[in-house]
This record gives sequence, C-alpha cells and structure tokens, in this order.
Amino acid sequence: MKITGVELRRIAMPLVAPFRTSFGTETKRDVLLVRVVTPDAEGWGECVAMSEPLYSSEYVDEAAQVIQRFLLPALPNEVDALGVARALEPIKGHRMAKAAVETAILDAQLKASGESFGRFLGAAVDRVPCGVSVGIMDSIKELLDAVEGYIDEGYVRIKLKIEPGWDVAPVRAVRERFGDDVLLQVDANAAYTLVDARQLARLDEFGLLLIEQPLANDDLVQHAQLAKQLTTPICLDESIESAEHAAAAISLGSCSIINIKPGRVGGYLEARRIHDLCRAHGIAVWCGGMLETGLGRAANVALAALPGFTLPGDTSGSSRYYKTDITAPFELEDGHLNVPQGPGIGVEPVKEILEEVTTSTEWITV
Ligand code: OSB
Ligand code: MG
Repeated sequence: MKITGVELRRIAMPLVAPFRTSFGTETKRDVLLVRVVTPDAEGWGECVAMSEPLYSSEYVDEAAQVIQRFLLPALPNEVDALGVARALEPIKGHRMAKAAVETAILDAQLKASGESFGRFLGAAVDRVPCGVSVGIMDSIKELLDAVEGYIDEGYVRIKLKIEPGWDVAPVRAVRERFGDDVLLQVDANAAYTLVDARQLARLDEFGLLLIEQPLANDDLVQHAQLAKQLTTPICLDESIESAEHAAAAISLGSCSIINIKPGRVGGYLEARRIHDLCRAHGIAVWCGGMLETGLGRAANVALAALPGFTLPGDTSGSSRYYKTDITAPFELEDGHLNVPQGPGIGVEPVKEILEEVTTSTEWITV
C-alpha cells in the first residue's frame, strides 16, 4: 500500500465532568488524530497521549512532533500494517505515537480489503460487557451519587480511582451502599509504595476483582513482593509496555491480571500478542481506556471481543466522557457495546462535528 499523505489533526474535547486520578485532573481532552490517505482508502488512528506526561512520559505535543520528524520518514514506500512496528523499531519508545500511526495504516488497509478490525484481530463475540472508571471525588456522597448513576445506566463493573487518603473509605462506602454483588475494582495509578502494603491489605476484606497498578511503573519486583501480602489480585497497567514486559511480569509473579491498552503497548498488534501470551499462561486480561473519542473506542471494543478478555473493560459509552462524540455515539445496551462490523474500525468522524472541535491540522506529504 502506498501512502499519499498524512494529516495530523488536533481536537479539543470538553469532558462532561472533571476526571481526577492520583496523577492529576482532566477537564478537557486534547487529542491528536492521525489520518492516513492512500489511493484506495483512508484510515484513522487516535493517539492516546495526554496533554502532560503524568500517566507516562509521552504527551501530545511531543507525539505529534515525533510522528512528523521520525516515524513517518521511517516508513517504507510500500507499507503493510504488519511491517510498521518493525520499520519503527529503531526509534526508541514513543509507543503511543507509534500506535496511532500503525492503527491509521491498519484501518486504511482493512477498509481497502473490506475486513473489520474485530474479524482481523480475532473477535469471538459481537458485543462486550462494559465497565466504567470513576474518578476521585471531593466527598463520599458525590462518589456514591456518581456510582449510582453509572449502575442505573447499566455498567456491569465499577472501577474506583484511589490514592493515599482515598482508598478504604470510598471502597467501604460503595460496598455498603450497593452490596457485595457489584463487580468492583480499584486503580491507584502508581500512587503507593511497598511501605503501604498493610494499608493496601485493608482492601482485602471487600472482595475486589483486582487492584490496578498500586506501585510505580518500573517496580515489577516490588509488585511481586506486594502480591504475596495481598489476597486482592494485582493487575498491571502502566508497567506493561510490551509483550516482553508482560512475560517478565508473569514469570516474576508481579500480577495475575493485565490491563491491555493498545496505545500504551505500541498498537493493536502488540496488544493482541500480549493477549495471546496471557491466554496461554492463564492470566486474565481486560481492555483499558484513555478517554478515547469514538475513533479509538471503536478499535478498543473490537479488541475487547477477543476470547482472552474475560473481565469487563473500561470500554464505556461515549457519554461517559463526551456530550458530543466525533463519531456516532457508542451507547450501552444492557451494559454492553456492540463490536463495529464495518470495514476497518467501522466508524467515521462526523465531518461537521470534527471541524467544530478541531484546533489545528497539518498535512504531510510522504
Ligand atoms: O489508569 O486506566 C487508567 C484514564 C487516563 C489515564 C489512565 C487511566 C484512565 C482511566 C480511564 O482509568 C479509562 C477510560 O474510561 O477511558
Ligand atoms: Mg489504570
């Protein structure tokens, strides 16, 4: 496949409510979209890098720059999505930027051949159960109101963001109010250290599905030590940037569950590799999220339909974050989202809405 040109488009998407995690508060999403144009089809990739390097070292300005200066020039004249990662390998890191480029190329290629993302990746179901990630709030009352709203909307699993000072109390309050049957998990976004093991063990009594990324990104050994001190299963997010990391975490005993985010690991092909590895080792996986618009969400929902995704993902409906999505909105039906069936990611941006939220565009001839 020959690429005619690539558009880098920045959009600003206001969030329906501030989203607070242990690393910061988001009020709007500054998203970089990559549109790859070929003679036969065009494809979209949503870069999940956030505006500041707080979740990981990547951030959106830098992602746009690395794509333009280093990634696009490294692509061969004739590209095949299956060869993109290899071509980009000499450039270290920048996995979110690489994922956006590879996804746009894969989307164009699948649109040209008429195959859907789900079919290409190996989806086993045509709809996926949905969880929701609930940010840190100013009060327990505010949290309970938010959780009640999500349960009423049909979400089948609740994830509470935690940090030191906001952990046992919110979990206890949610359990007391909504009962033991609610599938409940927590996400610390690396806010603790091994010194906090006793405090984290206080969460054991609440029957959580998992605790996500309690310790720092590069603390695989400490996570293995923590796992021995908790009955709550440990799930890794930030720590796993590749199949190699996943293999190391599994053999060290650092986690028994992995949150797979395609952007964090360099794309959907690496995401599938991690899925395959985990499945072979009996490690459960689920699909994480990065406040994607409908473009990124569509591809995530397809990934979440693979057979090893045995836990509900952070594949929420569009309205969880956005009043107006740039694609037709993803809407929960009975707690599930349908896997898009059309070619490629199966969705398109709505032109007028896209123009309205666009803050800049750049056309690059390759
Ligand atoms: O740790 O999973 C995370 C959002 C931004 C950065 C990191 C994380 C998150 C979420 C939200 O938890 C997931 C989503 O609903 O998209
Ligand atoms: Mg997480």
